[in-house]
Amino acid sequence: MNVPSKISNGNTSNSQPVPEAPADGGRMIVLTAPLTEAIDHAGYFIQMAMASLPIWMEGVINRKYPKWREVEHNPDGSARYMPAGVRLVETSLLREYQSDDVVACFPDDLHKFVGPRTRVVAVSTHNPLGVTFAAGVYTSIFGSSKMPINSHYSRELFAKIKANPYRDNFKVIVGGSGGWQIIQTNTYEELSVDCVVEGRSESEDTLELFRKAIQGEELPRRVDVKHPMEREAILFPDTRTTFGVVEMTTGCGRRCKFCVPDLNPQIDLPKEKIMGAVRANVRNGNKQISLATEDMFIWGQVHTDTPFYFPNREALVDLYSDIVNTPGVEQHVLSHCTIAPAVVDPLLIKQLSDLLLPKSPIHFPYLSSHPQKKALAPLIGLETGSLRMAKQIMSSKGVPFSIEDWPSVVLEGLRVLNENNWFPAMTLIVGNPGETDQDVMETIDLVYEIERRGLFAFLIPSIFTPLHDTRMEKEEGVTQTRQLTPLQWQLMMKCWKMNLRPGQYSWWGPMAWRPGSIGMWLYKLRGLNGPNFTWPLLMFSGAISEKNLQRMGKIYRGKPLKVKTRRELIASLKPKDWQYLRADNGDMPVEYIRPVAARAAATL
Ligand code: B12
Ligand code: SF4
Repeated sequence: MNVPSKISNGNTSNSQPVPEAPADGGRMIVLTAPLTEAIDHAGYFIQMAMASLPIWMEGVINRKYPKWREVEHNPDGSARYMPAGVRLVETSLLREYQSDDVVACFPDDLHKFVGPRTRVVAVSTHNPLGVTFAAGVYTSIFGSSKMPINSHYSRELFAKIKANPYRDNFKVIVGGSGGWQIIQTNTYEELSVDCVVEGRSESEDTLELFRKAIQGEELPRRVDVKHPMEREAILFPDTRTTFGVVEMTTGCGRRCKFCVPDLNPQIDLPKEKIMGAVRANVRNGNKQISLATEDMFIWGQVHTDTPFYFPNREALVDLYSDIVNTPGVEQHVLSHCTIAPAVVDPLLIKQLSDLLLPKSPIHFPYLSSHPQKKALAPLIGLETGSLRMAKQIMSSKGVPFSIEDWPSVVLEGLRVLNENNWFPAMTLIVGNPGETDQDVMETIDLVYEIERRGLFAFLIPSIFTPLHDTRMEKEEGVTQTRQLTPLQWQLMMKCWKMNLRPGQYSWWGPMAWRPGSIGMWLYKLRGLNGPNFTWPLLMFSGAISEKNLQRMGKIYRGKPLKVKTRRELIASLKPKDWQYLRADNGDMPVEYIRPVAARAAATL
């Protein structure tokens, strides 16, 4: 494509050595993402750790994964893999531009593709400034409240773009689930960003924005683009994505007030397109696949005659079976789901385990009953054990069960999951707006009940973050770790203490937390996190037993909960929902079985 002519200003005042201009003048549109969001070896956990550990702890990552910076390239120097977001932008643009005009590359290779011909550098980012939940809080606990590793590398990427000698010739457009962080912190100038796009790249509005940028027109600071409403309008890349991420659904439907993805329309994507993207990943050298979803269990049950919260067992088993049996797929990792479906259909969980465990790269030697100690670890929201809070912020989280039964749904769901070697990572929100000590105590009760029953989930507490555009956007909870109450600290540290029970996984946790915790507290954390942190930290370190701390009045050790069994939960459903239950799971209400049996007898 012919680019409107423009002369590079060369910007030679920059003290950095000016890289040689690409021989072909560069690509018109260059796509990239922070290195720490693009790497795809070592599994999900490395990226999650880099979102949470402060930059001064980078050595821990370097020691564990000395080769984490080594990425793979295509013969032309472009990136062999990129986050799914980048790939979607690329696919969207290729509807209008030639492949010679568009390239996706790693940050270190920008100088090979950004030249006098470049008109747009587009960045896709997940979490550039680390201001989202579970990121800020951990860097803060580790002694620095600002710079998670991922944020450091994101800033490094923006600095590279800012210092590029052709910077005056091109516009910088940012998109992805973390774009809002730039809007909210107003860091456009600092990061040298012209425009942040909120929404999907498939949108005609996004293409229009790129057209404007290529013509050299001024761009608005922020553009909100429409989400496609039809499943056919969602594109699938024909290239390799980081971690083999392939989209499975958009939206969710449970309507939690704090949630961003739920604002998108509830769509389950066509199987043939999912499979096409799986095969494209394999073709391009990927051995791992992960389906991106907010709740895998809604797939196959969106806009059918059955409510979406009664999973479509056959459809799910068929989809996952085809994925793991695709030649070349050696590993499969689950992303997000909800817990109520495990109570609704335990046999589905069993059937999925039989299919997925052999290809899971996750091993929990002390927990798993699988012969090779394999496990599945999806991310599930627990959020709170307080009924008052749950009703307020997530009244449909447990449907078809009443939110009044939330603790029972969590415990029963976790029992079913654990029995089938699913050990989920469960998020908890600490410091919800209006959260009282009573609310925190109820969450602590639930956490102790998990422990008492010998159940396991990797509990990830994070401080409430009012996410952009959600129905809680304007609300304020706790904004700094110093504001956390002793009970809130205790909840956080109890979760981590349980996560690090001897021998359980998390390579960086025990190393970073247990032995060093008291030393770190003396050195830095006392000042940063305030006095409310002291006793919970001592509880965490094990220096004083929980019994003694309780006797001293320093901690609250949760009280036993009276919870419903699966049979009681099923019996509590509305009679109109009984028709959607699967009898092979047992526990069917007698009132339902009798008439069905009578009808069956009558036909004999
Ligand atoms: C897979 C996934 C992961 C994986 C892999 C991420 C990766 N690098 O590929 C792992 C497990 C590592 C991960 C980690 C984290 N994640 Co994550 N993750 C997801 C998930 C499930 C799918 C992401 C995805 O690839 N979607 C598919 C692609 C196509 O969507 P997309 O990136 O949004 O791209 C679309 C648009 O945004 C837009 N777009 C994207 N880029 C650009 C660029 C331009 C220029 C334009 C115009 C448009 C555009 O177009 C695309 C569609 O056409 C989402 C939930 C979701 N459904 O999106 C959460 C999600 C994005 N993650 C989230 C979070 C919080 C995290 C962590 C911070 C969690 C933590 N504390 O550890 C870390 C951060 C990691 C990091 N490196 O910093 C949140 C983000 C919340 C927010 N809005 O800030 C989400 C929304 C989950 C949630 N329910 O809240 N994550
Ligand atoms: S269940 Fe999860 S994805 Fe669904 S609305 Fe609630 S927080 Fe969002």
